[in-house]
Amino acid sequence: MTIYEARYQQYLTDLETALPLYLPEQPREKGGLPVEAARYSLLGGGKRVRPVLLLAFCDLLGVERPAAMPFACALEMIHTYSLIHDDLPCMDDDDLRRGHPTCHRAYGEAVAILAGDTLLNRACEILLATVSLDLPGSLQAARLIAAAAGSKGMIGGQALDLAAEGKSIQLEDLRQIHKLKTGALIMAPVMAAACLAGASSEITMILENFASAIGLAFQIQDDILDVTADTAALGKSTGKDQRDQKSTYVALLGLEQARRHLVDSIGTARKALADLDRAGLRTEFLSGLTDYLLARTS
Ligand code: GRG
Repeated sequence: MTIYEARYQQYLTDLETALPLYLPEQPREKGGLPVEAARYSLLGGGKRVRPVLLLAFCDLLGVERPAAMPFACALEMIHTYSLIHDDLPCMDDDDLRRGHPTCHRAYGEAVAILAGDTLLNRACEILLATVSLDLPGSLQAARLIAAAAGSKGMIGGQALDLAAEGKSIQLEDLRQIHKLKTGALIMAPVMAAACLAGASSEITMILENFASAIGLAFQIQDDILDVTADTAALGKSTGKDQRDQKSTYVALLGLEQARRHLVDSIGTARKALADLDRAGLRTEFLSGLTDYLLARTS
């Protein structure tokens, strides 16, 4: 196991310990069925890329773990809610997520909608319980996460993505969809860490460059994996983009050009890491994470 892998594993262990504590069980007779369904989706796997990014940047910038963890868990809850709702028959209509039947397949549509709502509300509760004058930057970090998940971020991206189905769009439009739908929630953990750390404007700008580059790289790789990976390895159905006539990097440019754009984005991320190195920050783990985003198969 490389040092990078060991550290990712440690982040995962810390998150898998914290997440169930932030969403405790609630008996069914007390209205807890949506909580059960939310726990089914939240605790049933996933790469945890967004909370790992938050913890890693907080470690890099010297934010204490107790301050960082609630933000990390709230983000993963928001991400999981978006996956549950995205999988519904009225959106992507998917049967498989994180290697298991999707939430609505396991619990029915009505409960799955409530499970997503539960996760979003719980995330808000966690953020509101955490922000404090004693934790500088916490209000700004919470606001930034809420905005990233909202209509000018992920939800806006999802709306544009749904509207573009079956239509031919330009690469610039696709970039905008990716920037909002996927990029916003990949950038949020990095920028939230910067707020919590009270990072200088110079460092914040470098972080922004890094985060927007890996956000795009993450989505291009997702487009590529939809046509190259197999369902078992990915833990979700493949070939969906073509089925739904979605505009993706692969559909617009072909596989080879999509890979070229992926490599370009990773190059931009690496330049930002070199800038952080020059500023005296240790970026070995982030460099490993960047390489992983290029090579990931799930
Ligand atoms: C329904 C409001 C609403 C938003 C949905 C997340 C999303 C927006 C749609 C899911 C479909 C999709 C391809 C989104 C792009 C983001 C993405 C690659 C999600 C999957 O994230 P991973 O790979 O999943 O991090 P795990 O399971 O590892 O957490």
